[in-house]
Amino acid sequence: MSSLQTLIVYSSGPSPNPYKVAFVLEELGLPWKFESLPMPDLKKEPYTNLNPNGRVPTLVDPNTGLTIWESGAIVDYLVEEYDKDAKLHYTTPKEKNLTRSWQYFQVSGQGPYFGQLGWFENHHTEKLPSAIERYTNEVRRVIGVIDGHLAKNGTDFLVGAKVTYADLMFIPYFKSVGKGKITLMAKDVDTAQWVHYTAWLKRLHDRPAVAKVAKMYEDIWEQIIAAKAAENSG
Ligand SMILES: N[C@@H](CCC(=O)N[C@@H](CS)C(=O)NCC(=O)O)C(=O)O
Repeated sequence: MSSLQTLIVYSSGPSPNPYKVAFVLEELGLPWKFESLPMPDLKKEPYTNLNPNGRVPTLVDPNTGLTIWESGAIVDYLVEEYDKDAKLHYTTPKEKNLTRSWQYFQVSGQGPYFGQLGWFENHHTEKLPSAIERYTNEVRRVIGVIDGHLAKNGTDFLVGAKVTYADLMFIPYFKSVGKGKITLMAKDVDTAQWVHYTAWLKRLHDRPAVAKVAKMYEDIWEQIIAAKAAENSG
């Protein structure tokens, strides 16, 4: 893979969605880097020429000349193009499609709800307790779905006994909730109560590639949280 040119992931500071792609790139041992843009630049040209939806991530792959947006589509592309040894996916029909179910659950059931909680807790101009309650309940529910499945499934990962891209895609938003030091939302939710979920997240973090990207994510969030604390105290 060393002859490959560096793949570019457009991101915006600590935004979670680009990190889903980063975990997959790092696990596949591909050369990659973030190109971080300020939020206001996402909704205008030249970025919207890459991604008409004006959000991150977008992947630019100079090796194939392709530009792809939407994290799920990017991950599908990376797996199809670069995971020739099936490190992060299954080729058997049952497992292949089950992995896809978890992937779709992540992009439609975790990401948007956790993202809305982040918005209502940290950015919305009014404090709306009912909105915060609704999305906090979704955080609990989604974690419960994962925890219950892992308990019932009895294997180490979401599908069978090996890690897949679907496991990796859940990491950034799960790192952003609960009582951990880099969270800004659902801080009252004690995620330790979901033991299968907690063990699964730890198992993922024990992987060197995951640990490396997780550290990048933690470092950037720690800086932001420290700056916010300094702003509030000053
Ligand atoms: N469905 C999209 C969601 C992407 C998304 O919401 N990204 C956020 C950052 S995590 C973003 O770009 N927000 C900027 C905005 O809302 O203007 C995906 O999975 O790629």
